[in-house]
Amino acid sequence: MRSELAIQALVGAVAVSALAVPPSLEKRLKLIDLGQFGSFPTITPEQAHVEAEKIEGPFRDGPEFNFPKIVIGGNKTPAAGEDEVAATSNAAVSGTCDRNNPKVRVEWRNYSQADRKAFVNAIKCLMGKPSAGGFQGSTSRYEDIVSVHQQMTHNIHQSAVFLPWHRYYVSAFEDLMRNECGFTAAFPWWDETKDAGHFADSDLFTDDYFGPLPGKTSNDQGTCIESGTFGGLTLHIGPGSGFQNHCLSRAVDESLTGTVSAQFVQDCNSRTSYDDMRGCQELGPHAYGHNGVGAVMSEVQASPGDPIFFMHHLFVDHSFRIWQNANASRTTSINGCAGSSSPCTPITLDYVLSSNGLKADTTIGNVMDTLGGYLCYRYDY
Ligand SMILES: *[C@@H]1O[C@H](CO)[C@@H](O)[C@H](O)[C@H]1NC(C)=O
Ligand SMILES: *[C@@H]1O[C@H](CO)[C@@H](O)[C@H](O)[C@H]1NC(C)=O
Ligand SMILES: [Cu+2]
Repeated sequence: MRSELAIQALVGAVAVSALAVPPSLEKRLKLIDLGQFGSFPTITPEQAHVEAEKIEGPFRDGPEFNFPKIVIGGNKTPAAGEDEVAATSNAAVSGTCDRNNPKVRVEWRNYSQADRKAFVNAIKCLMGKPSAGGFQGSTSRYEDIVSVHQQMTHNIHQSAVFLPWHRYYVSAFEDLMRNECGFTAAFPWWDETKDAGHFADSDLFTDDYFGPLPGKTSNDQGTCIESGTFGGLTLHIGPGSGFQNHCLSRAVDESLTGTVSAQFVQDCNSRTSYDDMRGCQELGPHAYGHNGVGAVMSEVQASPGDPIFFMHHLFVDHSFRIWQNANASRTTSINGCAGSSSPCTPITLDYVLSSNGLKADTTIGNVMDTLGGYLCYRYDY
């Protein structure tokens, strides 16, 4: 229905400009100039390496990292001189989790073909459902999710909020997949370090799943994705803070994806301060994955318009969980600023994470432990 309306609108525009040719498929799938997408700010892998601290792994996940639950809160009074970065929360963690039997997020290579298919089909299902209303620019349930990211961009990037908020955001996406599109399998994640330098060869980017990952064209443009589960998709949110109908486009740069290496992730994860690690991951592997896929994915505000966004952020969340596994105190403390405004407002575990109603508000304290009850998952490795 929506695409019929779009075609009618185009036919109207063509009639007004008195062109005799009928609108072609390419015209319906409006390609936005690559330059309009901008890019995520970065640091270099060399810089992260120079700043790396003593490596304190484990750099993996698994059943042995189901640490006993640490109860946060109570009426703890900070002792004089106690480091504020270790601030605890008075808010009780909601929900329960059997730490020996959490959901396990399975790396794409070990994820069955049936589950892969079910995963992309559930995303497609969200795209076919109407918006719940109240999400600016949205024309579908999936775009409700995109709209939240676009509208909240300035509160959720380049500050300590980045990792907890995106963990919460991915869990909101998971809830919609399960509650509104009947998705029941385990969630996947994508070990990008294994595809660094050759993202386009991953079978994520085949017609069975997310569709192809073309490089820049000879005239430096992206390419509309016309095949695969999301072929011919029209996006209505973005680029940036705008709302323009445009195609889902990609423009891979494998020299950028090549930096998303295990070494870069480890150099960032070697940082003992949460906010140092966060800055390194955000401007490092996270930014290069976005810019590497290119076009829609390289634009900060509306990048969730490309559904590969969620595979990417599952990878980013995996790196965060691995960093946390190196020391149990990393699920009960946080440091850094609660936003980019100056002077810095120190972040606390009571900071409220919101998604404009997509999922009920919660606190950072509730999402720090992925087995804490509000959340209940670990990664397969
Ligand atoms: C992936 O699957 C193979 C075959 O079932 C299994 O041997 C391997 O341990 C799995 N890898 C992980 C990380 O779970
Ligand atoms: C965990 O981190 C805390 C706080 O930084 C530190 O005091 C403690 O020594 C660390 N524990 C281990 C086992 O590294
Ligand atoms: Cu984001």
